[in-house]
Amino acid sequence: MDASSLPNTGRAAAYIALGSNIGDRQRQLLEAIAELEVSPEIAIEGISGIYETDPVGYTEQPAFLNMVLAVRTTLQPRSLLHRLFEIENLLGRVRDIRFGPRTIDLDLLLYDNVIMDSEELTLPHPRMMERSFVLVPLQDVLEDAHPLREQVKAASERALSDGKEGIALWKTINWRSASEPFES
Ligand code: PH2
Ligand code: MG
Ligand code: MG
Repeated sequence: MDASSLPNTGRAAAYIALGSNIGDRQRQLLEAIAELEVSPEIAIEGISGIYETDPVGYTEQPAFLNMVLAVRTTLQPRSLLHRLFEIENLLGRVRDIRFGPRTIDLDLLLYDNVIMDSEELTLPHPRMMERSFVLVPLQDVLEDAHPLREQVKAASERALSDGKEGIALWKTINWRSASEPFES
């Protein structure tokens, strides 16, 4: 049975940030989406626009493409995180410089209203509220009733309007099924 045919009960709403700044950035994002789509315990519910963003933190590196996915999952937070690591490895991610260039980065931002702080995983993601490259795409897919809705909306509007954050919509992806994404 695939996750999209499971009833909503027992399924958590999670948000995943994707980033890439080396190689064929768009292809790597789409491959990561396709891998998530074929995971039986994960159903993709929303795909943000793809944004091109100036690097933050370690600035001597190429521009990123960033996006955010809304998913439903039957996996517990740690299992979902491990699935994200598996996909990063599958797509050839090599961990080198912290905050440095990467073929693909998959970060778990939010998992229902879970608050946790373990060595492996902190929820909500500890840096998400200060990162426009996360907040702007998150604004595209965050559910209306979410407790962070107003905060995310305000921060993302600010980031897009002053233009200083170096974030621009790059492309929007239409999808029937992310296993066969097509461009608009
Ligand atoms: N990720 C980082 C560090 N800096 N900058 C942008 N623009 N986008 C990212 O995804 C990003 C970054 C570490 O994960
Ligand atoms: Mg990251
Ligand atoms: Mg990461």
